[in-house]
This record gives sequence, structure tokens and C-alpha cells, in this order.
Amino acid sequence: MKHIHSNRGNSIIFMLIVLAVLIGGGILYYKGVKSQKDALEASLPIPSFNDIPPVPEQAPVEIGAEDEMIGDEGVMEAASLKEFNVEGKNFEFSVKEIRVKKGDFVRVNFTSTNGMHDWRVSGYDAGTAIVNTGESSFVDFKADKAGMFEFYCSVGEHRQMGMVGKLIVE
Ligand SMILES: [Cu+2]
Repeated sequence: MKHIHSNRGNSIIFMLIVLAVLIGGGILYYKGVKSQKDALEASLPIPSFNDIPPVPEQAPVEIGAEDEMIGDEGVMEAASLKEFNVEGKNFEFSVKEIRVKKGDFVRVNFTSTNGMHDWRVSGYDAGTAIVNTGESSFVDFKADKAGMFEFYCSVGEHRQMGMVGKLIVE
């Protein structure tokens, strides 16, 4: 009798150990999945737009389709990116007028075809790096203020010499 009791006791302990291992394994597995998920989320690129001029060698901001931006909650928000290619030389821009809608994200890809120039827009404090012949720089900003703003080259007296244009935010 005593022998059987002792066996039954052992098998209950054995069952408890098996249960503990299963539960422990389950928790570890869950944690592993969760940390993989966190790592994946952390590695996703976050689109950023601001008014601060980009530092040279800025990594390109990843922007997919024109009308898709991923918001804070991971919800797809409607936002449109308006992209403009502008060339500059002594002393004018190839594009004299840029027209966007209020709320648009704007990217200006600026290339100098002759001389040292940049592209800046007053009222937004946004601008590209100063680049030399054959070089390019871009700037992103959100057109969150309606109105007409002058864009210009900030090098030397280029602005006064007519290196200007109009940004119209409707
Ligand atoms: Cu210039």
C-alpha cells in the first residue's frame, strides 16, 4: 500500500514538473515572439518632415506611394507629397513658381548647374544645403501656412541679383 501511495505521489510531482515546464516554455515563447515584433517595429522607417534645413549627407527619407503616409497609430492617413526638381545657375532658378495646397508635404530637389547655390524659402525657414556645380541637395517641409512666400538663393547677393521665385500655398 505504502509503495503504491509513494508511486502516486511521485507521478503527481512528475505531472507538476511537466506542467511547470510547459507553462515556462509558453511564457518564453510568448516573450520571444513579442521581442521579435518589437524589434521589427523599431526597425521600420518613420517618415519625418520638419522645417529644419537638412544636414548635408542626410539619408533620404523613405516615402512610398504619393498618397500614403503611416501615421502615429499605424493608420493610413491621406497626405500628398509634392515633389519639385529645381535647377539653379548664375543667377536664376529653372522654376520660378511652385504651387501647392496647404497641408501638402513638399520636397524640393535642388541641383546647381553652374556655381554655388542653395534653395531656401522665407517664412518656412526651410532650405537645402549650399551645393556646387553638378551637386544636388533636397529639403522636405510641410506647407502648413497658406500664402505667398519668396524662395531664393542665400549665397552672396544672389537673391538681390534675381535668384528668386514664388512658393504659393493655397
Ligand atoms: Cu545662388
